[in-house]
Amino acid sequence: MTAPVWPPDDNSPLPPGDEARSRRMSRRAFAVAAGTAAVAGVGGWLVTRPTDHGIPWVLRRVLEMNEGLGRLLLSDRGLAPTFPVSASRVPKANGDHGLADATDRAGWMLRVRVGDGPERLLTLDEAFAGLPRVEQVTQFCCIEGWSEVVHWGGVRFRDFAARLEGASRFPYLALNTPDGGYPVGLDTASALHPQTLLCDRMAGEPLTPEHGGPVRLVCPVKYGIKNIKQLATLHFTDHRPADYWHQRGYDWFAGL
Ligand SMILES: Nc1nc2c(c(=O)[nH]1)N[C@H]1C(S)=C(S)[C@@H](COP(=O)(O)O)O[C@H]1N2
Ligand SMILES: [Mo]
Repeated sequence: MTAPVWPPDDNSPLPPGDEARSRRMSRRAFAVAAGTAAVAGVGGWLVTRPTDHGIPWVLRRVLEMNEGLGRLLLSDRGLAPTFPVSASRVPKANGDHGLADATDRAGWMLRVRVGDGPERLLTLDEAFAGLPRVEQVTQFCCIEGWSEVVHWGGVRFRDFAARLEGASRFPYLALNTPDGGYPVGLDTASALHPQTLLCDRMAGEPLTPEHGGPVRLVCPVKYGIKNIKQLATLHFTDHRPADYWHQRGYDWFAGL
């Protein structure tokens, strides 16, 4: 398969040694994930190849049958399945990149920028003000091959973004942690998916720092790697953003 020309890949490469090591590790991790899913049929979620760069998820739903690895995750309405709260569990805390500068709810600030516009700083109260709260129980799928049904609470990201003039016209969203240590790139369509949340609760409790508190992103149409913990910056942009795990060999899109 030849690399698609769209979207352009403007992720900065890692130093050669680092990159080679990371690629070996990711391939091995992926083989484990694919094997586990194929044998056990883990919750029915689809394992996609890490080489399918940048294919929008709507197109991918057509293409993915070629993979022959699983069945569709999404319903005909494009929604991830939901579950009763009684089916939910607290997932293991997995991944602590970019979590060095944890803050509490009072200290949390979100830096938001739309294109070349001015940077805005929002407190948690300002970011969530007036938005309907949602509880959502969805499957959380890590690319390492495990999944867990998790009970999340927060506000819909699309409700939050509706207040940002012009944001939906940008194809990409760049996200990062307070220390800038875990850059995540998302296609705006997935960010604005109705089940994508700005999340501040898990299992009916405030989100703990190791699970990304005070605020993380929850995006059930993406693998865990895109569900950034301790969210601190948001930038709607024309350029495909850098992405921590893509720089280490994973699929940039990382959709289910
Ligand atoms: N900031 C940050 N967010 C992150 C990660 C990370 O290392 N740092 N790991 C990701 C991965 S690989 C997974 S599977 C989930 C795990 O979420 P949990 O710790 O709440 O189970 O967080 C994702 N978000
Ligand atoms: Mo993960």
